[in-house]
Amino acid sequence: AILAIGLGGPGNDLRRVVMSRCTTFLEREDPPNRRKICQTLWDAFTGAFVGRDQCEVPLEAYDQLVHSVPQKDHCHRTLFWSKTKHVVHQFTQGTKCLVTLEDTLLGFVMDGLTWCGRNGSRKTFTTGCPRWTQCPLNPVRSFWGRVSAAFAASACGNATVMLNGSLATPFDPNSTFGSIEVKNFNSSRMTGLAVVLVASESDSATCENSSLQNLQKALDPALKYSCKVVQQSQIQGCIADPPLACGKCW
Ligand code: ZNA
Repeated sequence: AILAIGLGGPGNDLRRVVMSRCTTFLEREDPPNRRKICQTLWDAFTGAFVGRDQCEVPLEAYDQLVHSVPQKDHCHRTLFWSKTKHVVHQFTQGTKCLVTLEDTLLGFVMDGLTWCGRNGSRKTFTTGCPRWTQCPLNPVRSFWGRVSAAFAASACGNATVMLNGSLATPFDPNSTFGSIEVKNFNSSRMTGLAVVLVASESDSATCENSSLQNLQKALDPALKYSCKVVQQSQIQGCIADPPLACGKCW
C-alpha cells in the first residue's frame, strides 16, 4: 500500500479492501443482507486485534469472527494445502472442483493482507506489523491458525490435501496443515484424506516418503488414507481443459 494520507488514516484502506472483497464474495446475497454480513465481519475482525499489542493476539481472539460469519458445508470437496499455494489456487479457480480456505468468505477476504493494532490505539495498521515468524501470537498468524482450525473441523466426507513433492519433507508437522489442521479433523464428519503429492518432472517424489508415513500415523485410524503422485503438468492440463466430471483429473 501507498502512504495513507488524509481522512481517517491507515485504517480506512484496510476497511475498504475488506468490505469490497466481502461484498464481491457475497455477490449472490441481496445488497442489504450483504452490507449487514460484511459490517458484522469487519466489527468482529477488528475486535480481535484493535487496541492490542501486536505480539499478543491469541488464536481465541478470532473466535467471535469465526462464529459470526455464515459457513457452508463442502462435503467431499475440501482441499487443504501446504507449500503448494500457487498451483492449488490456480486449480480451484480454474476448475471450481474443490474448495480451499481461500475460497471461503474469511479466507477470500484476508488472503495476502497484513494488519495489526497498537496498544492504546483504536486504529488499524497495515504497515509496521510483525512478520510471520517475528512473534508467534501476531494478529495475522493467529487469524490463519484460528480459521484453519475451523475450516479443518468443518471438513466432511473425503478431503484432499495437495503437498509439495519437490520438498524433502512434503508433510511438515510444524506447518499450519501439520500443526493445526490435521489436529482438528473430526473423524465423525470426515471419512478420508487423499494426499495429492504434486511433483515436477525433475524430482523423484514418492508416496513412500517418510514424512508421509508420519502424516498417516498422525491421522485417526478411522480415516481412510490414500496418496497419489500427480505431475504438476497434469494439474495444469486439467486447469486448461477441465474434465466434465470433477474428480476425473487424476
Ligand atoms: N492464505 C494464507 O495466507 C494462509 C492459509 C496462511 C496460513 C495458513 N493457511 C491455511 S493452512 C491454508 O488454507 C492451508 O490449508 C494451510 C496452509 O498452511 P501451511 O501448511 O502452513 O502451508 P505453508 O505453505 O507453509 O504456509 C501457508 C501460508 O502461510 C503462506 O503462503 C504464507 O502466506 C504464510 N506463511 C507460512 N509460513 C510463513 C508464512 N509467511 C511468511 N513467513 C513464513 N515463514
